Amino acid sequence: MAESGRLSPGGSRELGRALSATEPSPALETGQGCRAGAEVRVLVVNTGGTIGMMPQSEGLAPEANKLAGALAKIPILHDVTYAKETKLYDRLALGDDTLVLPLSKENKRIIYTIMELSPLLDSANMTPADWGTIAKCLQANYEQHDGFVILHGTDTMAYTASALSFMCENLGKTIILTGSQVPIYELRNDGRSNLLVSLLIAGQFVIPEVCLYFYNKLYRGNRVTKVDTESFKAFSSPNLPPLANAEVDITINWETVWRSNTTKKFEVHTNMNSNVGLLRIFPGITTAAVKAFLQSPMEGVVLETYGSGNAPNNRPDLLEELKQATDRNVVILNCTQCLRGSVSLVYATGKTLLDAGVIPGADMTPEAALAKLSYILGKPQLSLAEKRKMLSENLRGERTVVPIGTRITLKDSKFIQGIAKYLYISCKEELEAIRDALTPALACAAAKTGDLDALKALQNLGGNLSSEDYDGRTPLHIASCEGNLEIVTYLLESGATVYAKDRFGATPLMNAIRFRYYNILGLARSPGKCSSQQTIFSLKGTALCILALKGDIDGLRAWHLAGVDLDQHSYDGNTPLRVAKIMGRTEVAAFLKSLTKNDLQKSSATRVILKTPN
Ligand code: ASN
Repeated sequence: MAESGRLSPGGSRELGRALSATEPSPALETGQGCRAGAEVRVLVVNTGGTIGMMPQSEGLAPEANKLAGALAKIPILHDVTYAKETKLYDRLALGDDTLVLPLSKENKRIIYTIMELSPLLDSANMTPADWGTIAKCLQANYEQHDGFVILHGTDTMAYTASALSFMCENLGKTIILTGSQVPIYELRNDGRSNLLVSLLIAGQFVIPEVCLYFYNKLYRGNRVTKVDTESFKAFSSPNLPPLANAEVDITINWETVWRSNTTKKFEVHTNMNSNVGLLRIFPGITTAAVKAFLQSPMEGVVLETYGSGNAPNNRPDLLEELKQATDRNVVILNCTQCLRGSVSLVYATGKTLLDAGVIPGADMTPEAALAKLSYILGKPQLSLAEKRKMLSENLRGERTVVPIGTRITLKDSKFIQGIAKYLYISCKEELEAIRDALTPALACAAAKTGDLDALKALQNLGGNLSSEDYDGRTPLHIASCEGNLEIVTYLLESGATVYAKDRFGATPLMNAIRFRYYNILGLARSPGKCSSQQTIFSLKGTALCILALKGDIDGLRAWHLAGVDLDQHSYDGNTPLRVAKIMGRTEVAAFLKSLTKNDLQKSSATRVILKTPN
């Protein structure tokens, strides 16, 4: 990739010399009038954009070597007193391009140095070569700084943020791209607060991602897209909630923050492949246009399809072109034209593309997909199979791994987070999906072993204790089979239903009957636990009739001792006595007839005892 642009500090000093890696950044004892605060260093890389633009004869254009001087006159962006009293410039051998924020609420002093890309660019003029220049600047200054802010035009900020997110390998520090809709030199502008909050976040929080801050929100850089030319809220992250919200407090959404699971050294990969492109399909797109687009030297294409990844499957001409391209090893990634949602294989029209060798791009933005293609295809050491595999993986949190479904916070779940880390996922929605996938198995296991604490923990995580396993069995089914009254009580009180049917049609209640856990049956009968007493009685009647049918006098006696009236109707209206008579079970019939009113009264007293735990 060709080099373009040159970076220099706003003043004449060289940044590498000014901020040596060995330079300490301790909490300072300060002179009178200053409050102590730990100093942190942030590098601001000014690449251009509206934030630093001035009106010129042809319209707004970036103005070089002006920003640092202008910011130095804004008290919220530079504490002159602190700089003087701590002899900041002499002590750190820094030039006028270095400024210091007033003490933050968290008692930090954020010292920031501004470097400028030369020439400064309207971001419409940015190229991958400029991404490389920025990346190299980050690498050269990585050790000496705690965080990084990149000032950038909004037009292509989503592309640069996406590209940098891939180019920065093993990132362990915060990088934030920001800019503005109105130049910072105007009276009313969004640049001041965008810059201030970006500095505060980059200086005070380790969010090891390439982020984008705009209008009170910190986003993952490879999840954003520019959606508005007129509002201060210029960006949207449709498939991932913000990493942080800057309201009264700056709140970091830590469970969404991406962590790179590696201890390797930070590096930048600048060899981006330029033979990539975006192809948006539309009704009536010609085969000739598609064919021309896919010709050599094209190596990677983001195909922007309809809805959940659909393209016409009644256009063999078009599909043939795509197939021929993938056969020539052109990598094609399927992304939706919709702002929100994911490519999936719901429709036949989507499946057709898969058959043509097109890789589903999940919910990646076209910007992120293009940058990912450019990054992966820029690694000649990888085989085609490895490249295709990486494109389907989640490298920097750019795509959702599992279906989205939100409910509660999981920030306290070390176990689930451990799994999430292993699976390279980090956002709340993904964690919740994993929790939901694991809850049935874990809750059933806890019900089996009688682990009440585990059930409580799962419930605290927001797990649904009525969820079913692959056999449709709920924790209540299992606990009912085990006769564990404590667990059954807890589950019932947590809203578990005695009516859930497993794949064999059995309910928890039927399981308790089958295993003759009278205590549980008694509990299930108590008011409030079951909404339909009638159903329970009919189930009991059915169970009793089955015992009569089998000639199981012991079983019937057990029910009797449990205080159950044996003269009950089954679902088909039969009673155990009637069944015994019909089936010629004379002993059973005699037993049932022998039960006097007296016996039944006695058994009512027994029931109270049997209802308590063993
Ligand atoms: N044209 C400008 C740019 O992208 C738009 C902006 O920064 N708001 O550089």
